[in-house]
Amino acid sequence: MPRYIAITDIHGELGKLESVLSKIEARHDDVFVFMGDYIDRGADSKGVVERVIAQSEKNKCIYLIGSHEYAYLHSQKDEYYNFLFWNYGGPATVKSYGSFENIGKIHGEFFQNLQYYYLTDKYLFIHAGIDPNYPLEKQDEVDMVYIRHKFIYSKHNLPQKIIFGHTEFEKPYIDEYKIGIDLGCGKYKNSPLCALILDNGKEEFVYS
Ligand SMILES: [Mn+2]
Repeated sequence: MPRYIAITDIHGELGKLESVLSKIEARHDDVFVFMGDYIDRGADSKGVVERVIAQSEKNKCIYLIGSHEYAYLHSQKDEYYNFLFWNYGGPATVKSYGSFENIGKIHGEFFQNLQYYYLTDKYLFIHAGIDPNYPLEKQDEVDMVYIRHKFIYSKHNLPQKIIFGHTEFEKPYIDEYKIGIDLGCGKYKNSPLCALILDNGKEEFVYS
């Protein structure tokens, strides 16, 4: 079984991404699962997207959608998401790409092809979580990228442990059913980016 390496909520912090990647001694069969929120807030959203794409030259990479990519993708057809994009870090993304239009010109295909979740025998990787009242195939796309307390403070019935980001914790959130690894990278200057290495039932955290 390969190792799975989960990284989420990078938020334009290329330096922290490079730092955490340099501390992981990646093997050729490791599978990287990037769980969304590549952009917004930090200074180099474009560089972060380029770097996660570059990792696919060495490893199998899965790219999930986060709430910030969801807001970006819906910003031109929906006023609410337009507000979210421009008020929750979007200007930093626009600055890094040079213009709003450039985001789509340069990485439109990447953003359009992001997946909502990645499922293995033991794990479900997803940006925010699931509504615990519904099976996986009935999940609402907005919940999968935005849900917080209803997911975090409930049990769920999936056989897989859920690996999630989106909601920040001071240290990784761990219970019997789930692990949250967003520690506020991009939002707080001193918050590290955290990678979770899942190696045959063992869980190891690596910090930028
Ligand atoms: Mn986030």
